[in-house]
Amino acid sequence: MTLLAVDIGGTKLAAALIDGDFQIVERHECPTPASKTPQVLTASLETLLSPLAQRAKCVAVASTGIIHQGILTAINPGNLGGLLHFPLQETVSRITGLPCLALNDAQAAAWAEFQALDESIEDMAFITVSTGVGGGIVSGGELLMGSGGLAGHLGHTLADPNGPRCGCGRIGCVEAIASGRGIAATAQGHLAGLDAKVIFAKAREGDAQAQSLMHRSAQVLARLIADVKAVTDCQRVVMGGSVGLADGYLALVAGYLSQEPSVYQVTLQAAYYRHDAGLLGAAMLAQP
Ligand code: ADP
Ligand code: BMX
Ligand code: ZN
Repeated sequence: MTLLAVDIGGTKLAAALIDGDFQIVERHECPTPASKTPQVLTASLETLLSPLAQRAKCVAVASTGIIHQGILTAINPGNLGGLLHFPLQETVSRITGLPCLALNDAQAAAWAEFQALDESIEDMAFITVSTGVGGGIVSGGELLMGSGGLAGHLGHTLADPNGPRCGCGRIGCVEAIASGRGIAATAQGHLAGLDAKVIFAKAREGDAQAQSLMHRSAQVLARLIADVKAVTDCQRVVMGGSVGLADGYLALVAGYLSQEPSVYQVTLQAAYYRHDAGLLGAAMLAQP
């Protein structure tokens, strides 16, 4: 059976047709619209999904935001063009004419990455460092979603009580410092206004401020991973997202994690499904 999978991120929308063996048959991508109105996101989804829908039997959505009973509620609305609420499942079902399953992007990616691990692993965490910082936790072989969909929102744990205010309203969240947006917002002087991709390229060229921004993000991630180990006793942490998968980033995080006491050590690895973990995880959960 062919499935249509959709990944709604703060920076890009991706859609793919996925066959019964979870192979991607066709994939399309477009930028996430920067608008406060649900109409603009609906229009972008229409353009992306309408040409693909006739070839699929159902649609699976992995989306940024808390997804509960089909409704998207942003914890950090700034990551979604200021959009706070969106009737996700209803909108995607109407556009495609297909039954729809929707869940958080990092929770979906955690499920796909869990399937790719050795069978002896029952406890793992997935962390995406992307527009924001998202997370998904598998505990005892089960994906945690929580009573309202909030489970795993690791980006909104405390990194620095003197840090910047996060879009969620808290002060000093991991996301406000370590995410792509957080890195860009902290950049000053000759780096002000540049995005994380360009800042990382400058770090590789030897720019001192760019290197310090990259290191600060990696150090915050390492402390988060030690916290996650303490809370879940996970056997593996998988990193994804365009910042998380950037050249050299995982090695930096691993270096900072190795400075923590041994009880907090856990094996880190890059996402097996790279940028498609969210799409594939949603598809795996939707497959009847
Ligand atoms: P989304 O959040 O929509 O899922 P991504 O995972 O691509 O999308 O994350 C987008 C963020 O990643 C942006 O802040 C962008 O600047 C940053 N980014 C993209 N490519 C790179 C790269 N090669 N190195 C560092 N940061 C990157
Ligand atoms: C934010 C939050 C999470 C999401 C994470 C990563 C919103 C809109 N999103 O913490 O639900 O999982 O970002 O999202 O509040 P991404 O777009 O960076 O992949
Ligand atoms: Zn926050």
